[in-house]
Amino acid sequence: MSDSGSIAVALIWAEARNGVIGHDGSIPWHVPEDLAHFRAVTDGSTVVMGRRTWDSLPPRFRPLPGRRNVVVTRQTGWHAEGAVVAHSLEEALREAGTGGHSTTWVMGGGEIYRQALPFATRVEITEVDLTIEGDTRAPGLGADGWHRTPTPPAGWLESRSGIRYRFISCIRTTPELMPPA
Ligand code: VY7
Repeated sequence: MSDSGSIAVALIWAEARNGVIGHDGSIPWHVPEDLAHFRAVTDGSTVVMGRRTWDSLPPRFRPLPGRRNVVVTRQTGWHAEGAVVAHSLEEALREAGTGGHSTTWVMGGGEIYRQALPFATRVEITEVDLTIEGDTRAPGLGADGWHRTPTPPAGWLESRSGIRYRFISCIRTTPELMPPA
């Protein structure tokens, strides 16, 4: 167990085959089943997101209901109703740890995933079967250090949008090599 105490840090994202997760401030596909998955996985937890991800949420979903919303920004005066503000990722993880939830879910975007990955023991990836242009990519997990298992049902699923997708759970195999939070 590393120094985030008993709070596990986990990341959740959806990526295209070429690693794209976003373009021009939103997710460049419509897979409603992924949104349902995201909601079910994060329900009742603390979610940590960057300010741009906060801005990207449809206003009726801000703050994300049923979750403690922690938003990371370098701006000193930034605030928003329903958001707990943190001025660095590490401050956000400390803040998230005070919420009494056992898992802190980091939900984007690209810059925040890169900062949070060293602290994460789990990543839930939705693979979307598209190759698509975008300006934001998921951080690579690398060839080793992670155990990848498809979330049942295994194999590609077909969205009602017609796009194929599948869920992959990634668990870190060497948590003892992690930096202290
Ligand atoms: C995108 C939305 C986009 C457009 C309309 C509604 C995975 C996702 C994220 C983050 C999806 C988004 C929504 C409806 C459900 C709301 C959240 C907003 C809720 C992620 N796999 N998928 N994400 N949503 N980190 N990982 O921001 O959301 O959860 O209540």
